[in-house]
Amino acid sequence: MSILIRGGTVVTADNTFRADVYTEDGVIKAVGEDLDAPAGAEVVDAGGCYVMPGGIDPHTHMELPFMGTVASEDFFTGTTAGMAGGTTMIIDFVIPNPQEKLMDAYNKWRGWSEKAAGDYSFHVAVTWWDDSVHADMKTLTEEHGVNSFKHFMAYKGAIMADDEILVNSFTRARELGAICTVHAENGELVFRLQQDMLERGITGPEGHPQSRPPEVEGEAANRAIRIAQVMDVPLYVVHTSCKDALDAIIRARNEGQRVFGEALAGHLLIDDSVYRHPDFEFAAAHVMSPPFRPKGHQEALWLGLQAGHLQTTATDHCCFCAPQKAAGIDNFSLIPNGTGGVEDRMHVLWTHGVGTGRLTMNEFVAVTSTNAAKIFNIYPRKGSISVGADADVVVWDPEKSRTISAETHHQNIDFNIFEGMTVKGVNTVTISQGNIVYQEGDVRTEKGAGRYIDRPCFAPYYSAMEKQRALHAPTSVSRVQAAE
Ligand code: URQ
Ligand code: ZN
Ligand code: ZN
Repeated sequence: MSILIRGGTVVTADNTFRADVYTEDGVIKAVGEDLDAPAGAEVVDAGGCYVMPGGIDPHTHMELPFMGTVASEDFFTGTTAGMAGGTTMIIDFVIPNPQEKLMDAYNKWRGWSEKAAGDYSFHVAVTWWDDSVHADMKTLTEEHGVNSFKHFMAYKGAIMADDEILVNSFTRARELGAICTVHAENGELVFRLQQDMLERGITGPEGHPQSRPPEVEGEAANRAIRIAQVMDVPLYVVHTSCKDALDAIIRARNEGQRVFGEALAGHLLIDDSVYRHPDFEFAAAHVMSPPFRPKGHQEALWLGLQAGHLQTTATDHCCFCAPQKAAGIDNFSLIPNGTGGVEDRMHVLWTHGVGTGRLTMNEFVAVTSTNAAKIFNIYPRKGSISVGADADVVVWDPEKSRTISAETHHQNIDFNIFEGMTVKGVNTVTISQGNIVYQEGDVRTEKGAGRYIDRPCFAPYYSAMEKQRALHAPTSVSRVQAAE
């Protein structure tokens, strides 16, 4: 299929210019003024609109088995909803149970994701450690295009990675040239505070934020940052929700450490008053971790985005419907953690970022697409409007509004954390792999059309070292000496 996107203004992470965009066979073939439409090409009128790279959501959990249930959004409905909102690629998570071989878990998730309508990739979580994990990390990087390994510092008794696992995994990731990512909450503190709440008779959703205050996230973020510093490995802190964690990232970045931070659309706009709502279903629908924070933290995150201390925005799209959330009706710690947002992220970021002057249009493209592509090593194939890039493009009408609602969204969840919010500035057309998959409310996605996207590792370090050692006298050089 070939498409000529005519009459628009191209907005990338670093430039804004009038140009047509021509795509053919899933690839951008030409970007320039007054392009001709070859015979048979479909013409999309982008007059008065912006033409931007399709969004990348680097943090989703489609059909995740978690806390005794399975997330209600699957890879087909979730990627469809994402593309309805302008997001053309997700990076999801393979999360092995402790003692489950990483390769077994990876193959399981690959099976589930075959139904995806849009492109996807996987971070792989390291939830335990033995020689097989050490080996599987190498297999995943060298044979399966995985360059990022996730570590949940929360969820004691389930998937929590203690310091021993962090140190082993960070060491291995560095050898392989991969980046480490963390869910930064101190799981021991959360567990203790949960018990304290329950012993005091606080069993409702209001106990959730009280059992994981910002200090709990700040401690873990700083600990992960320091371990990454000692192990000399790049670090990506997912869903940075509060000033405490942001300050740890800022300190590290100001000292030249390679640390990246991610902000969720929800954490930028929603505060912890939602947990004090009298209706259990409403409050429970907002139970996610880290929780929505007291007023003030949202503005700190916006300033972090504006200052470039936080590089990406995501959703942590992990949907559970009311009957699932009801598992915690008598005990908030049993409420499946997770909320939605994959369809709304870009609309919300545009309205409250660009619409308020916090972000330029170029910064919007950077934090919704290009930075994630660069950090996870798929730029400029993804996250760019350039010849040779994948034809993942959105036509964006800055004057068009919609009101967000669970009644009308495409997400497979009975709640929307942005319910009732009117957003101005939305995609009118979404193009994925050079096909129109969404146009003016008409969804044209195809189950299974999505592709698994390989993400090459960065320059492996130790393999170079091993070669060097093989060439020369086998001396035991320290990493510091070798670097000299
Ligand atoms: O912790 C995560 O990122 C997953 C399990 C989704 N749930 C959540 O509350 N964030
Ligand atoms: Zn998390
Ligand atoms: Zn998550």
